[in-house]
Amino acid sequence: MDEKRCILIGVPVQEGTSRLGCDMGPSAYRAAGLCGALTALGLVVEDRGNIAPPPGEAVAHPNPSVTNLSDFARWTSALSEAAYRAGGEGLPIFLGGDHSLSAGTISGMSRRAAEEGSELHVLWLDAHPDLHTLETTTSGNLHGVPMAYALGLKGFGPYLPPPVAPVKPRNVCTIGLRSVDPAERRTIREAGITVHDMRAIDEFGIGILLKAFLERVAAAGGWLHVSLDVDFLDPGIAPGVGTTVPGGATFREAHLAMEMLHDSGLVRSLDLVELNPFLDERGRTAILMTDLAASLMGRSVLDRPTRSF
Ligand code: B3U
Ligand code: MN
Ligand code: MN
Repeated sequence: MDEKRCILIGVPVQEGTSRLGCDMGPSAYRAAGLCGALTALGLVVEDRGNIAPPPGEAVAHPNPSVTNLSDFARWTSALSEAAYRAGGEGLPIFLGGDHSLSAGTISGMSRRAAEEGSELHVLWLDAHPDLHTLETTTSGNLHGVPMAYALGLKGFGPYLPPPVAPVKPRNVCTIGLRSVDPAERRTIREAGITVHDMRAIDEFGIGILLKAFLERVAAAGGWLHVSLDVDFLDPGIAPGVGTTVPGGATFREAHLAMEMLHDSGLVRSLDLVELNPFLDERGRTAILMTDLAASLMGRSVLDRPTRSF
């Protein structure tokens, strides 16, 4: 894998949410200058354009709230294949699109890591754990299920094949949680993933929490996938998202996390998800997410441009 090679893959999926607009996410990242920002860091950037799933028939599920199941299954298999391939060629950055895309990106990256003798670790930066199965979701929005799928939890068959290399719960760390449903709470307890909610950030600081996880990943010789949901951030700085949850991460906490991730040298792939440009204000959320991605890929504070809105 060429670590200096960055592969941009647009994923205009919005069927995992009940609000339209996430399909414009990939365009907004391109308009915000993501490609140029990464090139300026000395990276070789290859924009592969947007991915599209093959067509298919609608599928019903016994849980009547489940929406767009066939879209989810088709996106997941297309993305799993794309991630598996790109993960062997460079560092893929998936430009979402809603968070349902991570079922495919994580399962594809996990298969790639396993094939190369490693285990995929996942840093999940989100207000939500997205740990529902098709059976437990009450909203029926499938952006609430990708982490459960990637862990290989029961409740997706026979609609989706299980992931080739399910991610081990002990390899998952979620930071920023502040909206968790009862079924997800049970899964967190039973599966044993590491969870740092906003209270933990307030009490200990995001740096301490993240450092402990990065040390674990390094000690395991693991690959690290980062899944960054816009709603990890406080809605005051990132309004362009369908599910705003008050009390999120600040600008400084988010940048520190990205800088630490860069310094760790462990990151092999990144999801940027849930950006809804229709709800944004003069592109400020797209720009912030782009700046965070650039921080993760190596931009120091000294060469960060001052942007105005
Ligand atoms: N857990 C809720 C809310 C939610 C999950 N992810 C987002 N919202 N963005 C659900 O609908 O499953
Ligand atoms: Mn999410
Ligand atoms: Mn979320």
